Amino acid sequence: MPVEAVGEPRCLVWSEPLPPGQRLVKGWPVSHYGPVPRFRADRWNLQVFGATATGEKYSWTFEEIAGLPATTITTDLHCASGTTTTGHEFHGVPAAVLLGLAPPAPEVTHVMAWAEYGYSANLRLADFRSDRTLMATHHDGEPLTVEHGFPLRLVVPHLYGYKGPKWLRAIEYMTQDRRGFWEERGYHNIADPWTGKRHSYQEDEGE
Ligand SMILES: Nc1nc2c(c(=O)[nH]1)N[C@H]1C(S)=C(S)[C@@H](COP(=O)(O)O)O[C@H]1N2
Ligand SMILES: [Mo]
Repeated sequence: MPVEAVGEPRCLVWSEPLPPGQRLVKGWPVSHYGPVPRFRADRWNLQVFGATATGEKYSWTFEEIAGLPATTITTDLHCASGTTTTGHEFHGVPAAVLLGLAPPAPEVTHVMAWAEYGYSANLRLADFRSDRTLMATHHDGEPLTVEHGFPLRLVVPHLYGYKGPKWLRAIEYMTQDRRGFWEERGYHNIADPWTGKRHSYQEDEGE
């Protein structure tokens, strides 16, 4: 009697360490503040403004964004409310590509990532430039669903989820830091999940 092939055992228990205070949840729940915007290709653009090296503003249509060099990363997502979802494969344009096409002035230290309806997240330039930060168009090989940020979502794998606006519309280059949407509402300015610091009262001087 032939032995049946059983294949690789599937891992049901997450064995990698999670950031402090995080718990693993299955699937990919949707969470955000406010309504889900409707995408209209004829009105949509992605802008770069603020302290650009040339003083110019930049703008791309979605078609142009989709034609830029792209990469694929796999990452977990850590929401500051304590949930972690794992194994997300995001595909899209590295933030570093945008920085190459629209160079920031030498004084730029931070960026503000802007989404539809005024949601925003501030990032240190180094966090934005990080080689795994990308503007995702696809998740697990499919275009993003509208609830998860279609057509474009910023993914900053090494920071809490609130640093990654869904429905991304603009990047503002800043020569000093300014707090974004959740950062103004009591969340930590840096948002490194491995420190476990979620709240602004846990910020050290200069953070
Ligand atoms: N535009 C926008 N982007 C957003 C948010 C939001 O409220 N609005 N919430 C953030 C937070 S706190 C998290 S944890 C993730 C959740 O992403 P998901 O719904 O795809 O899991 O989106 C982030 N991006
Ligand atoms: Mo979150």
